[in-house]
Amino acid sequence: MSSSGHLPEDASTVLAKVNWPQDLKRLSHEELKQLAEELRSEIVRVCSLGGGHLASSLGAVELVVALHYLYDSAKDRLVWDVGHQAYAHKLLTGRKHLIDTIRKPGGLAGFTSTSESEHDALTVGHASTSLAAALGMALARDARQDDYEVVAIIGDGALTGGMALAALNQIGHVKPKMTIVLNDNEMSISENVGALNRYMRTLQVQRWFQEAEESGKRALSGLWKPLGELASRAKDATRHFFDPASANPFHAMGVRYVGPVDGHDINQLIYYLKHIRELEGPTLLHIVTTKGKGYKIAESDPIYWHGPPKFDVAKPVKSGKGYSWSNAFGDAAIELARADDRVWVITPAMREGSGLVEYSQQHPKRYLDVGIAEDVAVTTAAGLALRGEKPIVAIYSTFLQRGYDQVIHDVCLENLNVIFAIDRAGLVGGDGATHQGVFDIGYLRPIPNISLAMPKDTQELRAMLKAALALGGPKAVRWPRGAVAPVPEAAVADWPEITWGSWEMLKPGRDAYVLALGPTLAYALEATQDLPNVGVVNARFIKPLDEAMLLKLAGRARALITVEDHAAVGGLGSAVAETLQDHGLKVPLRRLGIPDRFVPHGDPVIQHEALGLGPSGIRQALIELGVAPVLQAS
Ligand code: HTL
Ligand code: MG
Repeated sequence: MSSSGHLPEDASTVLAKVNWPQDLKRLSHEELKQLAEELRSEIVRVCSLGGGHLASSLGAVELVVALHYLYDSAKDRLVWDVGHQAYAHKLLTGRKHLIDTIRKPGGLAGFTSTSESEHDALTVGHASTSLAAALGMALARDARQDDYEVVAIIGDGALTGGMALAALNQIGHVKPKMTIVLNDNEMSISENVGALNRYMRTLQVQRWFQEAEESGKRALSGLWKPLGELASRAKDATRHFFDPASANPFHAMGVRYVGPVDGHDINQLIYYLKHIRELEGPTLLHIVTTKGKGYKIAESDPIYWHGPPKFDVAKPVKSGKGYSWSNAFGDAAIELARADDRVWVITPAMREGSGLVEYSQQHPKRYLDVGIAEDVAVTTAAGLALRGEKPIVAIYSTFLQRGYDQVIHDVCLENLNVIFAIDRAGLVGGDGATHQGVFDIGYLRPIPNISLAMPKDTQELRAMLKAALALGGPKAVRWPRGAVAPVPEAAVADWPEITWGSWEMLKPGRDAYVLALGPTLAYALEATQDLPNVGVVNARFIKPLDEAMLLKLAGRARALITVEDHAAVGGLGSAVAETLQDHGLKVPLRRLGIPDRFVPHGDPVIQHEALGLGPSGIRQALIELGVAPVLQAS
């Protein structure tokens, strides 16, 4: 592939002639192949500008072309799971001219989104939802006797999620007419895991399908269609008898299985998809693809190139990402597991993102990647804890939403020793609305037994993890996405101590106090640096909060402000308001946080300012409360 990339305005390309799916239906096979290559170059070019889900999108290019060749995506429903592999789909559905804005503030979303285009069937970002959503769409279609096709496209990683498997179970029971494309590249973000994944490696094209092909492709279309339910059942049974490969779990769940086929051969894809479209009931087409296909460096390291930051197309190299909160946690976990052989770390498919690569090598026997199954991560931790182990569930704030009932019912109800290491708390940047970690305080705070903390730096993170392990019970520690200063390696015994539930006065004050959390502490210090009368408190424990300190400050201050990179509903501010109310204190309180709406992708620092929880928002609140002077125009 050329390294320069095709620019959409280059009129000699096939892509230049294709703006909408109907344009591509007129293309010859050669042109379709050419189009796929041009889409690849375009995806590489776009991701090089600002980062993005490169390898997944490259692997799905032929599939996207084949689907748009056959289906009418304005009417038929193409349901992409996760939606991160759909760059080519966006390029072919009227969004070519906007593609450079993808994941940027105000630009296209990185995932599919129904509010962005009628060609996007589902708003998504979290994995494993496509099958249930497609089932619902197929049922709605049949209830209204409408005439459109429903196609779910799910990766092998997303298929490890319980939601996907449970939906398959229902699909095989209800048997609506739908196509499921399983895009199997043997990769989640890191190597895919699980027994089903291993089993899929043993599948071979079924003999009956090959025979049908050999005896003339036309035979295939007649395979099930005119036979009626009884005949087709008999046929299924014969097939099962003669072909052990067809005794596969998809068949067992009532879903016809076809495959595996080469997912980079457009002709084959069109051929199979077209025939499957003729069939009644649900059919799964298993396609095998290469993650990063066509871009050598991405093929050879699909983990890094799953979602790289911007890079140079001519000289693509990995960029050092710097030391992050995730690294600080990973390093801490290594020490904790070294100091105590009952410590485990469980990740739901986020080894790299959670900073656990080195941990997984150093403590392989006490490391568990359960796949994209947050519910399983939490309840497995409960099981371990019930037998005396000390599991840490390393999980993103946004994905813990998938394990909520498990937190309440399996961990907190029995007050088990489980630590939730919550990464990506707060606004997350390019991934946007689906991935914002702004609800965890709100959803964890009401649960009895759990307590919740947020450190300001690496030492405090260590102190909190150490204390959490020593104290036992369900403990959640949350931190944001991004950089943090590293501190020297040290054994756990030498880590600092912290009194659980204690706040820290960072800057003394008199008239008012800003109670801030994590990254917003820097905003509070900036907003108040010239105001000796306004103090800043590191409100590092959200539950239990430092009631003694809060009541003392509330008793003498003229005003309090809380600041958090979290939904204002249910967050630290709510906790403070409830405590003040419970003690009959009427001190004026401003709660700065994410307002009651979904926040799209963008630069978190700019978004904090725009949403009023940055330095100028804090300053404004102080002025309105009468504890900072009104700014004089200079
Ligand atoms: N947990 C949940 C519920 N949703 C998501 N999206 C993640 C974790 C994080 N995640 C992705 S993409 C991805 C994960 C684990 C791997 C998906 O693997 P799959 O697709 O095989 O389905 P592939 O990349 O094409 O191989 C994102 O957050 C984008
Ligand atoms: Mg995959």
